[in-house]
Amino acid sequence: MTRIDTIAATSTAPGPGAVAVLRMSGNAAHAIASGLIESGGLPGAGRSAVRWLRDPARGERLDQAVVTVYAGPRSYTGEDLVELSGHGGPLAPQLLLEACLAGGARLAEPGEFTRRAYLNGKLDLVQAEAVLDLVEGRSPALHRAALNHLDRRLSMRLTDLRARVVGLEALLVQHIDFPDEDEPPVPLERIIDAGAAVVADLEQLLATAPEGELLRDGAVTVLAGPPNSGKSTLFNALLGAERAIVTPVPGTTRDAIEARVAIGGYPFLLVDTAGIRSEADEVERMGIEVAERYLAGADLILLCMDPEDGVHDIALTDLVGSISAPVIPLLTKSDLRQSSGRSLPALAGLDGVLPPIDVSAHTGHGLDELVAALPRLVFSGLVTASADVVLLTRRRHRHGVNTALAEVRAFGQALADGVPAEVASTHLRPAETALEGLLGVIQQDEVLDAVFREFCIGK
Ligand SMILES: Nc1nc2c(ncn2[C@@H]2O[C@H](COP(=O)(O)OP(=O)(O)OP(=O)(O)O)[C@@H](O)[C@H]2O)c(=O)[nH]1
Ligand SMILES: [Mg+2]
Repeated sequence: MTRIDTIAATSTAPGPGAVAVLRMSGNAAHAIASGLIESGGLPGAGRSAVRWLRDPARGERLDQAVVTVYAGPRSYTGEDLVELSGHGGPLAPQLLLEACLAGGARLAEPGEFTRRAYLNGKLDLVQAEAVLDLVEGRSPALHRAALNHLDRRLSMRLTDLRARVVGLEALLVQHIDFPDEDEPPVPLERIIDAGAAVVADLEQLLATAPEGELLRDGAVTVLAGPPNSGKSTLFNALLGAERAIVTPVPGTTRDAIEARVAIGGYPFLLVDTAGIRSEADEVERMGIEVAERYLAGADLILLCMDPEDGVHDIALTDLVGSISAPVIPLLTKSDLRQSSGRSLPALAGLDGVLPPIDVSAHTGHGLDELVAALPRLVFSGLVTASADVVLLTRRRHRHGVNTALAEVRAFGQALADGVPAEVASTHLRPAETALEGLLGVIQQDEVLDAVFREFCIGK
């Protein structure tokens, strides 16, 4: 992959649509686009114009499009770039793309436009990741976090932290340079305090990682409980779609069904599972094993029980006792009973079991209460935080901040333990490197490949 060759791709999603945008970036982008224009010529840099485009070899018209011209470095990629906004649909964008390729462009790799933007210094690595989250994110909460990242708020925090680690190094040099004076210009305590402040900030940032990463993955929320308790009906009601089969026959659901859904603006991965009971045939037994695996990896469990149905199955209490995620007992089919079913002697007092909620998937009773409770349970830190809070949203972020934290912590500890300052200072360089790596200051091919691998073509 050389950076000067010219790449092209349709940047909008395939399929019917009023407009499709083809992007072309590289040294020959202007010339190739110019070769497709029937008359009127290429608009000037920073300008758009409507032009007829034709196949230069056969003279046949391809489309009428808005041609927008950017001259590097003032473009998304930092290179000369052209956008052809033509008609959408299955054919027109493909014809334009083929004409650009015939003119000498190469089909872009996934994420290559954004990768070039990064390599040309238009974006740092955190911002490039934010582009991906903006394109793929399904929940308003992730969207907000991605916009904050694109706006460099996380980048600025990381840059500031790095500068403060460099500052520690500078303080240490001053301290070392005057070893024999009674009152060195920089007393050791001052350096220890400055280190502790950096540690506190890194810790605060790191504390956002669990919820931040869930914003990308979705909180795994498993509907579990005895057969026929209404799990699949509730699953469908929460999705607003008939995804899972519902019948009055116990043992209907035999496999786990996953669906992504935003609830209260936060992303959830809802999982409907096979009803858990001891007397099950082989297929159902396998479904129950799958359910148990999901329960072990769940962020939250919705334990569905029909109180009319004698739910104090000992197997369920065992199950609840052996899982770590919080459990909301849902007393289903509330439309079938007069009084509230809110007492569950078998489950009361178990760790992680929250107060039960009466629900009816048929009438919608209790669903508002449930839907309001879900984000507060899994994303409590985010729900109460302000909209512009800076979050770590990827494992890569967590690892980098964690490494920096461990090093700065070890540095402070070493100074406090009386380790010679020169020796303690060896912890600071790795902390800086970890923070620089997050921003992509140092270009490492494996890191870049990992970041851009997730993109699709045209981004
Ligand atoms: N009246 C009433 N009936 C319900 C409600 N929810 C589910 N049912 C009925 O209960 C029966 C079982 O519902 P399902 O959703 O299939 O139950 P399930 O827990 O998924 O059952 P399995 O997949 O067999 O474990 C069906 O006949 C549903 O119509 C409800 O809120 N009110
Ligand atoms: Mg079911």
